[in-house]
Amino acid sequence: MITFAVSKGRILEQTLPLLAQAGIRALESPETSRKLILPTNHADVRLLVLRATDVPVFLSQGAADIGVVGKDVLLEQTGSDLYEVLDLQIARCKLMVAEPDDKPPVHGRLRVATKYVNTTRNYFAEKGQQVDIIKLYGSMELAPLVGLSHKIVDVVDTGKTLIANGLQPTELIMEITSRLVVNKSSMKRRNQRLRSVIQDLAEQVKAMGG
Ligand code: PRT
Ligand code: MG
Repeated sequence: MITFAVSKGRILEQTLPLLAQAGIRALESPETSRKLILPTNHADVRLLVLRATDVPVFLSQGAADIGVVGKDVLLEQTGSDLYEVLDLQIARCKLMVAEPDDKPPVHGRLRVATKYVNTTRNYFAEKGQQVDIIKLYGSMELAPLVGLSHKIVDVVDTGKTLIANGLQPTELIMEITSRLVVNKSSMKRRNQRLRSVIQDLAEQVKAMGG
């Protein structure tokens, strides 16, 4: 059995068509089903639908063999030792620094709110800038509006959320896409089956111009 972990939301929406073109279809619609383990048309492949940040956890523990996760999430998971086998070119966005249009004066250390604590610390450290990082789990855009932080680090797609909250992107940290990742021992034990799934997905990405 191959257990394929994918996060709900935009990654799921964009992974399902890729999987379908590679011949793997969920027997029930993951969008409407309440099941968290979905059988597929292949008796030996099942899908797990998870929170984005939980995908690397399931994979590194061997609770899933293969999965899809954003590079932004992978960069934060310093502990999990996984093979990143393919750039799927989906769920594309940019990891950016943003600040209010009318930026407040900074007295003392710069405060940055983000859920990407490690990536943010590394980014500012490389610029030789010491910052205080405020860990949030969502709605980062709010932080500068109420004086919690001077800046935020978040992923940006259309930029509409920033604009709607009077923020503007100022620095690009990294271009982000979703990656196909594999548990290391699964890669040894289930090499043939996993290789064929990876191969099929790689062909689909190529066919889509990736
Ligand atoms: O929602 P949940 O708390 O479960 O987790 P999540 O928000 O991390 O999941 P999800 O599905 O929203 O995102 C999963 C992955 O999609 C991320 O890890 C990124 O790799 C990728 N991705 C691509 C994005 C976006 N684009 C994106 N726009 N993740 C989040 N966003 C947010 C953005 O921060 C903003 O709040 O979506 C909102 C709309 O963005 P704009 O710029 O189009 O306004
Ligand atoms: Mg979300």
